[in-house]
Amino acid sequence: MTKKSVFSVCGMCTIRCPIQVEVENGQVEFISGNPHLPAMKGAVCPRGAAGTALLHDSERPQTPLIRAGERGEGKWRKATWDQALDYVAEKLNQVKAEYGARAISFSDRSGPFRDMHRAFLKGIGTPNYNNHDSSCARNVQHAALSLTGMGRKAVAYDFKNAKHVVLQFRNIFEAINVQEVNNLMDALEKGCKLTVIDIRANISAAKASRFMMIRPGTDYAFNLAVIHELINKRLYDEQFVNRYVEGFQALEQFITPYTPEWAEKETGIEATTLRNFVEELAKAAPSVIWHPGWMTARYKDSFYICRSIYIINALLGSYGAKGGLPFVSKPADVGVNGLKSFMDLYPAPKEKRADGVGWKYTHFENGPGLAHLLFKAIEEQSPYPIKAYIAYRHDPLMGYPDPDRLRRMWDNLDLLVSVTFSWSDTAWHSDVVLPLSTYLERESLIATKNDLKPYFFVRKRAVAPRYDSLADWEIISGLARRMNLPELVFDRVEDLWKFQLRDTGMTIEDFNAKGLANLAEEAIYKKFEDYTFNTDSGKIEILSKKLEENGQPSLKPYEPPTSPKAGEYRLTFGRCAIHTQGHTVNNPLLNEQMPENTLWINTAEAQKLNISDRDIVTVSQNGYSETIRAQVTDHIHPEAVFVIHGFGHRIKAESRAFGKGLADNKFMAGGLDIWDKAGGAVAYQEHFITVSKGQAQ
Ligand SMILES: Nc1nc2c(c(=O)[nH]1)N[C@H]1C(S)=C(S)[C@@H](COP(=O)(O)OP(=O)(O)OC[C@H]3O[C@@H](n4cnc5c(=O)[nH]c(N)nc54)[C@H](O)[C@@H]3O)O[C@H]1N2
Ligand SMILES: Nc1nc2c(c(=O)[nH]1)N[C@H]1C(S)=C(S)[C@@H](COP(=O)(O)OP(=O)(O)OC[C@H]3O[C@@H](n4cnc5c(=O)[nH]c(N)nc54)[C@H](O)[C@@H]3O)O[C@H]1N2
Ligand code: SF4
Ligand SMILES: [Mo]
Repeated sequence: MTKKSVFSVCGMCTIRCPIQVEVENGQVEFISGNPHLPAMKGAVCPRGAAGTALLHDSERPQTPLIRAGERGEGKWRKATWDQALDYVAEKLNQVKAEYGARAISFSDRSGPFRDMHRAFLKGIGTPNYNNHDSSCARNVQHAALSLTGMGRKAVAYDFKNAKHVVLQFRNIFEAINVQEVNNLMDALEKGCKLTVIDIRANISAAKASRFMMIRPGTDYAFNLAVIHELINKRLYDEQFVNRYVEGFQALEQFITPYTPEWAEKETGIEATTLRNFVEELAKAAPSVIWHPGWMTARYKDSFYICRSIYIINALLGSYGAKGGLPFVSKPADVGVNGLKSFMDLYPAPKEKRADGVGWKYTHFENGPGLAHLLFKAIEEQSPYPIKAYIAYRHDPLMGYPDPDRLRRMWDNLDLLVSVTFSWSDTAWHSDVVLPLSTYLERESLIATKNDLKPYFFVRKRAVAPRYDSLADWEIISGLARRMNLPELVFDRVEDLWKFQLRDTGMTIEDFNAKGLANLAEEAIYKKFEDYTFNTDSGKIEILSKKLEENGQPSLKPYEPPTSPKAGEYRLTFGRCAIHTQGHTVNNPLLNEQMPENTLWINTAEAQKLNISDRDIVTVSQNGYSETIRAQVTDHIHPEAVFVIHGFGHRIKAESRAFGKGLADNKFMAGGLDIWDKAGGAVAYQEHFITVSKGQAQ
C-alpha cells in the first residue's frame, strides 16, 4: 500500500482554500484544510469535501470534443488533444489573419492563477481579456477605487479582532470562505456583535445579535441615514476624518435631508432601531467591519451602496484599523521580490478594448473589463469585429442574464471554445470543449496571497487524471506552441515554477513542508500614517474626479426602487452552503444533499395566491415559465421572492441535475442591457415575475 499526503488548493469554488489531500494507492481518501493555516482549522466546507465525487463523476467531459451538429445540439466528435489544439489554434490564427488579433476574446473566472493565460493573450496581441466580475464584485471594486485609488483587496477583513460586524448583502455563513467563517465564529465567541441587514432571514441572520429585514432595493436609503446619524450626533471619528478624509464638508451638506425618519419610510426599518444600531457601532469603533459586499451586482445603485459602506467605515475609523479593515501586505512590503510574471514577457496591446473600458469609460478599471459589454461588442461587431471567444473556467450562459439573447449574440462568432472541468451551459453550446483536469488532478501556477501575513502557495497534483484531461498550464502551453509563443511552452511544471520563483530566492522545495511559503512570521498591521492612498490628495476622497468626468455624481441623491406591480414580485437570489454557482448541482454527493432549489415566498403573499409550503408553483415573466416548489416563510420581505442560483439545468449529459429547480437568469429578459453605469456591474435584481399555484398548462 502506498500512502502520501499532498498539499494542494481546493478548486470547488473561487476561494481556493489551501488543503491537504490524503492519497492511498492512487486514490483520494480524505481532504482537509491545510493545517499550516490556523484559520482553516483543518476544515473544508461541504463542497470542498465533495471534491472526490467530482473526481469520480463520469458525467463530466472526458476527452476533447469538437462540435458535430448545430451549436447546443449536443452532437460531438471525440478528438485527441493534438487534434483539438490544432483545430483551435488554426481557427485563432485564421481569425487573427483576417480581422487582427483584437478579434480574439477571452474571459475567465479571475483569481490567483491567471498569469500564464493572460500572458498568452498579450502574446497574441489582443486587449480583449475579460473576467466574470461584472456579474459579481465589480461595483464594490470600483467603489473602493473611487474613494481610495486602491482596490477592494487592499484591505483584509479582520474578523478575528472585530467587535462589531455588519453584513448587508453578505451571507457569510452560507456564501462561504472557510477562514473568514472560522475567524468570525471565534470573534462571536469572544462577544463580537453581528448585525445582519437582509431582505430575508438567512443562516447568518440566525447567528446575529441584530437582524433588520429591509425592503428590497432600499439599502442606499438606510446607509445614507446611518451617515446622517453618525455626523449629526458627532459619533464619527473626528480625528481620523480630519487627517485622512478629503471632502467631508460636501458629505455633510449632501446628507442633510436623509434623516432616520425619512429612511424609515423607504426601508421599513424604524428610526429608533437605526439610532440604537449606530450608537452601538460608534461604541465598537474602530474595531468594526461593515462588510462592503461581494455579490453586489444587484441594483442600478449598488455601486453607491458599496461606496456608502466604505464611507461609513471611514467615518468609524475602521478603514485601516485592527479589527476593522486593515491594509494587507504584498511581498514587496515585507522585503521579498514578487513572483516573476509571464505577463511581463510581452508589451501591452495597443488596441482599444472592445468593451469600451479605458477609453469610452475611464472610470472603470482596465484589467478585467466588463464582460457584458464584450458580449454587446460581439453582437454589434463594433467597435470592431470579434470573431473568437474562449470561455475559460467560465459559464456566462448560467452566470449572465437572458441566456437566449446571449446565444444570439454569439451567433456572430466563428469560434466558441469552453475550457472546463464539468459540463456547463456554455460548454454545451461551444464549438470545442477542452476538458480541464479537476483540481485534484492538476498542478497550478504558484500564486501570491496578499494578506496581513502574506504567503505564496501552490497547487500540486494529488492523483493522475482519470480521463483525457489536461492542466491549465498544459493547455496554454499547447496553444502557445502552435501560435508561435515559445516563451510559454513548458514540458515540465517544475520549469514553469522555476521561472516564477526566479527573483524570490526560493525553490519549489521550499513549499514541501507546508504547501505554502510564508513571507512574514506574524500578521502585520500597517500604521495608517505610513499609508498613502492612490489619490491626488493622498487621502480618502469623497469627491471623485473620475466619476464626475464620466457623468456620474460622487454623491448620488437617493432614488426609490421600482415597486413591483400588483401581483408581481422582485426576483432575488443568492447562495447556499451546499453548492457553488451552477457547477455543483450535478455533483453526485452535493446533488444528493440538495437536488433542487425552492421559491421563498412570504406567508401572507402565499395565502393570497392559495399557495401552501412545498406546493408546485409556476413562475412566469413575459410568457416564459418554469415550475418550482414553494417555500412559504415569514422570513422574507413580501415584495420579493428568492431562489438559490445555479439550478434549472437542461443539459442531457447531466442526468442528476436535469430539469430540477428553476434557473433565475432566464427570468431576466433584457438584463444584459440593465447595468450600473457608475459601478459597471449588471443589475440582476431589477426584474419582476409572477407566481401561480400549480403547473402551467
Ligand atoms: N457555498 C458557497 N459559497 C460561496 C459561493 C457559492 O457559490 N457557494 N460563491 C462565492 C462567490 S462567487 C460570491 S460572489 C460570494 C457571494 O457572497 P454573498 O454576496 O454574501 O452571497 P449571496 O448569497 O449572493 O447574497 C448575500 C445576501 O444578499 C441578500 N440580498 C438580496 N437582495 C438584497 C437587498 O436588496 N438588500 C439586502 N440587504 N440584502 C439582499 C440575499 O438574501 C443574501 O442573503 O460567495 C462566495 N462563496
Ligand atoms: N442570476 C444569477 N446570476 C449570477 C449569480 C446569481 O446569483 N444569480 N451569481 C453571480 C456570481 S456571484 C458569480 S461569481 C458568477 C459566477 O459565474 P461563473 O464564473 O461562470 O461560475 P462558476 O460556476 O464558478 O463557473 C466556473 C465554470 O468553470 C468550470 N471550471 C473549470 N475548472 C474549474 C475549477 O478548477 N474550479 C471551478 N470552481 N470551476 C471550474 C466549472 O465547471 C464551471 O462551469 O455568476 C454570477 N451570475
Ligand atoms: S470555501 Fe469550500 S469549496 Fe471554496 S475553496 Fe474553500 S473548501 Fe473549497
Ligand atoms: Mo461571485
